[in-house]
Amino acid sequence: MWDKRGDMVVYGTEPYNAEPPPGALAGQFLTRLDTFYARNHGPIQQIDAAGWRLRVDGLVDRTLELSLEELRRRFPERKVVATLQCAGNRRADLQEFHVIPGEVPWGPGTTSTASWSGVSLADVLAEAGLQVRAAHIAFASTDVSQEADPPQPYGGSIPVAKATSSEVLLAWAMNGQALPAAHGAPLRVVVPGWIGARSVKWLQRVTAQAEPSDNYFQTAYSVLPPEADPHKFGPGDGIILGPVALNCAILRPDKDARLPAGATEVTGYAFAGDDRTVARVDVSPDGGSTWIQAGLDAPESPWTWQHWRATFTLPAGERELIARAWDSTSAVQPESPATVWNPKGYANNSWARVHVTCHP
Ligand code: MTE
Ligand code: MO
Repeated sequence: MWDKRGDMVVYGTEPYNAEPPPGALAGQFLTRLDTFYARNHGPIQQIDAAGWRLRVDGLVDRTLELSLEELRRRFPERKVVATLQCAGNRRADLQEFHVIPGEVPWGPGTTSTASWSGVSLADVLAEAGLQVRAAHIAFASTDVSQEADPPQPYGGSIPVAKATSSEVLLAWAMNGQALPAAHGAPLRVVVPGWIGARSVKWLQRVTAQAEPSDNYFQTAYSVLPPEADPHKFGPGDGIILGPVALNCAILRPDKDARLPAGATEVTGYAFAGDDRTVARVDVSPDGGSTWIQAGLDAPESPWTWQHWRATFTLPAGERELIARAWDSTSAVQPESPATVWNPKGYANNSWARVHVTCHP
């Protein structure tokens, strides 16, 4: 379905929500299109690119209506390699601690990396003449989600400071190929270092405004206090999610793997949000009694994940493998899902744990 690999973990087809098995991301810096996770709140849009126009309006000196061809002609093409991560990444571990009804039980696979090409949002906003009163840039799409009552169109916003930074793209290609429908063709936003929810797909409209977007999904993506009702929330009830929280995952071995005792390589990714990078990853072969530092890839830019690896000699028996990352501000991941549990199950960045059994 949607040209994805056969072993995708599919949680639903309408809307289509799927993540690759963790091992499929191991050792791959760029994620193949057939492996890249897909997160949708409504139907995947099939848009006729020829008739499509991007509208840029609000607190700008000139309202723009741009076809794809005009975007290509009037602005320099830019390329950014960036990791997208859903705020619901690793929710399943929060759900083990305490129930979160009605939300997709994502594993660590809603994290994927592509080389995106398109134009810089900053260039388009400059062309429109962004006014000083503009504090937020809102994005609107065409898909309508039945997850809310009444159904809600998808959208969101980011502050002007982020929107005018050179890394934010309006992208039409992914890994050198035309953007697939499932990933937002003909044009999507890519907000590197921020939760995937702000990278709006099937983009129709960019609006400069004084306030954040009043779209349902702008506030839906917030961390509510533990006692809050996950179905009743509004602006001010939670912490609105923006930059990604420092996180990591063990990609190999698999969860609950049975392995021969002896030398075992443990591998995974780590990702620090916004303009931070991952400085160190510690890995424990024994549930946290002892730790070693993993071999960590240098950051290609602040916008991408970094892969890491460590080799242990594991004796026979049951083991809990743990990984935790530190970032360039020396922040470290929290130890337990209990610390970060929240009613909608976002931003679980507690230590990564994989239980394995080694046989002699
Ligand atoms: N844009 C629209 N129009 N509709 C959506 O449902 N989902 C968002 C974001 N953009 C979404 C959207 C969320 S929650 C994420 S994590 C990313 O798209 C997922 O991007 P992908 O499906 O290309 O991996
Ligand atoms: Mo997401």
